[in-house]
Order: sequence, then structure tokens, then C-alpha cells
Amino acid sequence: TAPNFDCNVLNSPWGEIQVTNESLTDHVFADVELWADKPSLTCGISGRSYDYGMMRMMIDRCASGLIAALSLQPGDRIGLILPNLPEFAVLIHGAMRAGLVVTFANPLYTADEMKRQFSDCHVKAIATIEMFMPVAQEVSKALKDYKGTIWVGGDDDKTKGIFGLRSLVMADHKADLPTVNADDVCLIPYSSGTTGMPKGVMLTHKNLVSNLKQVMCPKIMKYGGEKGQCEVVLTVPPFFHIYGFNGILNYNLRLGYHIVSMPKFTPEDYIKCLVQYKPSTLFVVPSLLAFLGTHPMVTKEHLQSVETIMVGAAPTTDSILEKFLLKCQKTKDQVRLLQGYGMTESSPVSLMTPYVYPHGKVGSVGQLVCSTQGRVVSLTDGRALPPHQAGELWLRGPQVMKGYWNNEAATKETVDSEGWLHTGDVAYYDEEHYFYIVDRTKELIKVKGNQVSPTEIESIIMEMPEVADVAVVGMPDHLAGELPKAFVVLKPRGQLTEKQVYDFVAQKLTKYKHLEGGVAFLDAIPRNAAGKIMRNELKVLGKNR
Ligand code: AYL
Repeated sequence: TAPNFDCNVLNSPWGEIQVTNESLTDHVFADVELWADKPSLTCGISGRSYDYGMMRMMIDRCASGLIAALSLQPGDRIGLILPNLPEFAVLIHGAMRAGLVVTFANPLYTADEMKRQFSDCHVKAIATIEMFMPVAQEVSKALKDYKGTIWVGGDDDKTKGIFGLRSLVMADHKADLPTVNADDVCLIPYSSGTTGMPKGVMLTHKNLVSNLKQVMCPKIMKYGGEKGQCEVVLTVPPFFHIYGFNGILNYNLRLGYHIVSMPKFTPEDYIKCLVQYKPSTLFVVPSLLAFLGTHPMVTKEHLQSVETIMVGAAPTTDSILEKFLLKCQKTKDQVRLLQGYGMTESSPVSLMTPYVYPHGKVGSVGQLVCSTQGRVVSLTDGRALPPHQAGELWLRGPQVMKGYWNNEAATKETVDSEGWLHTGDVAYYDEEHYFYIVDRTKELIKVKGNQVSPTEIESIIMEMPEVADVAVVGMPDHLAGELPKAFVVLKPRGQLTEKQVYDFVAQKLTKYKHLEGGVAFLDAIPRNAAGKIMRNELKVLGKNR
């Protein structure tokens, strides 16, 4: 019989949200008067903190300054090279309030990595701190029509085109702030999607606001809907990733919570923050949860105040969860371990465990968030599958990106004409519509929650004159999740050691992309008839070499 594509389409059990025309900044600070004198964002290391009223004022002044002093126009792109500091929120919302489009980079990227991203989306201004000024200056030289650098924590040096954030805000420029259209793109984070090099993901105000509403449902998060409580949230995942930015920063600012964040993770500082701020909620990635459960310095007293832990961005194993519960000696009712699943391309959250969910669903990433549809599609015949059969997960909802920046072909491959986002993840669901992620068909490697594109590493290794062919795959690792491993084919007279390949990559790419999974030499890379690398075969091979 012909496959019926209409059956086995699942809807969210939590109903619908109203999609509105607010800008992201207006939505995030909609209730700011209610908690104007409460702390918004505190740096867990320096203690520097702004209350909500101050934060909101700085954002508007920053927006005016960007227009008046740097002559930036609505639609221009601005690049952020900033760790998790309170000023991150000032700059990103200031830029969005000014109608600019933000792209953010990991500050630990090499200049090459940043140049590729910032020139790809034509960045016209960069904001950074002293530590990353040299790299920002180098990157800015590669950018056309560059308007200037905003220096967080520094002073003006107009001869060099440098604008100190403090004086930009203090000057209180009076610029007409544009009316923001909710369908405009405001953020372009980078993701490699299902294949190839990192690409700009175009997210609109509507995408990001919708996703905040989609998870702010009382059954999903304990506090969803109960705004302005004195919740203290401790968080490490970077704001320069969509999970950190929308899932953590905007989500908690919307609710008036006190966010304590760290620009750099060390066990000592993290424990100090647990003791000093007594957070009720922790936002983590699996490797951080593993740290809490296994590190000898962490005691159950440190975790006394913690009631909720939100974990996402990569698969979490049962053993990580169990070790954590053992460490804090609490029951699953005393500390809620919530999981979320998502992608940069979906703003990011699409699946979430409810706050109170039946035990026995360990390992599930939850149910479809509000206004989201899902289907699991057979890898062999494209049918939408019934419960307990694994296939590719497709998602549809208002949080799905507008498309990839300047890349229609990749957009068409990822979001089909009916609006379904093809995730490249292999999943199944049970009778109660809880989803489980079991594998990936896409090439993506996840190292401690960070995206690593095999294509990017492969293209670097191919620059070595001795190399004839190469393939990079992710090898399982109990702490990092996965680690990249390279299989290299040398040219007939080419000679290289494993260390030479490792070092070459290490020079050009940031640390989490280094070949910690190893380097192995092969006579040939296994490819299928179409020339596609057979990555699963390499993963099996990788275990034995
Ligand atoms: P990107 N379990 C397994 N794999 C996951 C999970 C999870 N809970 N979350 C993300 N992934 C993988 O764009 C999956 O392969 O966004 C997915 O396609 O960097 C890919 O990571 C997307 O990687 C949250 C917290 C979503 C985090 C996120 C993840 C954003 C990561 C919702 O509440």
C-alpha cells in the first residue's frame, strides 16, 4: 500500500502559543518594571552585577550609541567576541534594539575561524574585551566597510576606531531607534547542520520569541509562568551559543531571575559560586553534570540548594545521571533533572521533559514543546513511523529558522517545502509521545556540547601537501561525549607522523576541535558509490586502531 504521510504526525501535548509581533528585546524585558531593582546578571568571578532597571537603560543607550557614534544602520551585522559577562546582555540586546543583526563567535576561536565567519556575514563592527582585542583587530582588517570596535571595559581610542562601551553608554546619544519588524532576522549563529562547513543560521525575532513562549509553560518548567520569584540560577554554557543565549540568558531574564554566570569555568570558581549564591537551578551540558557527579572536590553540601538541573545540547548517559544523584544524595523528587533537545536551527528547543515526569522515562529528551509538530521518518522508505521505531526526526513550528544565510541549496535540503526541519538525528517515541535520541545520520560531532564540523577539520588537513585523502569522525568518550579522530591517506611518497597531523590542526583551530580522538593512517578512505565517506565504518574501525 502507498505510504500514508498524514498519520503518525505528532502534536505537542501542551497546546499552542500565540505567535506575536514583539521584538526579542521588548519581549525579554516586557515585565522589567516589576523587578527593576533586583539583580539581573552577575559575573560569578568578579561579582560585577547590574540590576534589571540599569540593564534595560544600558541596552537602550547602547542601541543609540551604536547608531549615533558608529553610524551603523538597521540590518548591519555586528560580531560579538565576548565571554559570559553581564555586558554580553547589554551589547546583544543593544544591537538588536538598534535593528542590527548579531553574530557571535567563541572568543577562543583562532583568527582564521573568526575571519571565515565574520567575513561570510559581512560584519561591520566587533565588540570584545581587552583579552581578545588583538584577534579582533586582526579579524577587522579582513572586513570590508568596517565601522569600528566596541571595547568592553576599555576607553575610547577614536584614532583606531575604538569605542569604549562605558563612554558609549554614558554619552547618552539621542538616536531614533527603529521600529523592529518581528519577521526580521536578528541573529545569525553558525551551525554545520547536516553536512559541510559551518553556515549562518538566520533566526528572526519571531523565531526566538516563539521559542521562549514555547518552553514557558507551567508543566514544562517549574517556574514557567511564575515570574519574578527570587530564583537564583547558576550557569556556565556560553551565551555565544543558541542554548546559552535564548535557552538560558533570555529565558531567565524574561522571568526576572538572578543569573549568575561565569566567563570561564574552573572547578574552584564553580564551587565558590554554589556556596556563595546558593542557586536553586543549574543550567548545564552533560560534561558539566559529569563533573558535578564525579569530581572529588564537589560535596553533597555544595549541592544542597539545588532543586532543578536543566541539561541539554548533547546526549546524557544514565550513568552520568546516577552518579550525580549519588553525589548529592537526593531523590529524583528532590532534585529534578530536566532534559532538553534542540538545534541552532530551531532557536533551539523542540523537545523538553515536563517538570514532573513519570519515572521510568530515563534517557528521554521529553515531549514536543508547545506549537511544535514532530514525525519520525523511516530511513529506508520515508514513511512516518509509529511508536518504538527509529528514524530521522523531523520538526515543524514557529521556532524553525528562516534559512541558512546565503545558502539556498543547504536551506532546501534542511527545511522542506512544507516547513519540516530535517534534524539529521535518529529518534523514536513511545506510546506517551516521549522521544529518545538514539543516533545521528548527520556528520556533526559534539564535543562537550560544542559543534565540530568534520568537513572543517578535513579541509584543514587537506592543506598538508603530503595528504591524498582524509576523513574525520567522532569517537565516543565518557567525559566529552565524542572526540574527533582523523583517518589520513598519504600520497605515494608522502611521510607524516600522527603528531604532525595533530599539531597542524591544533595551530589552525580552537581547542575543542583538536584531534583528541587520535590520528590513524589508512590506504584508502571507505566511500560509497556516490563518493560519500562511510563514516559508520570508520567509527567501528576507529575503536580498534
Ligand atoms: P546545536 N540529546 C542528544 N543529542 C542532543 C541533545 C540531547 N538532549 N540536544 C542536542 N543534541 C544534539 O545546533 C543533536 O544531534 O544545538 C542536535 O541535532 O549545537 C545537535 O545536538 C544540535 O546542536 C535545550 C538545551 C536545546 C540545549 C539545546 C541544544 C542546542 C544545541 C535545548 O534545553
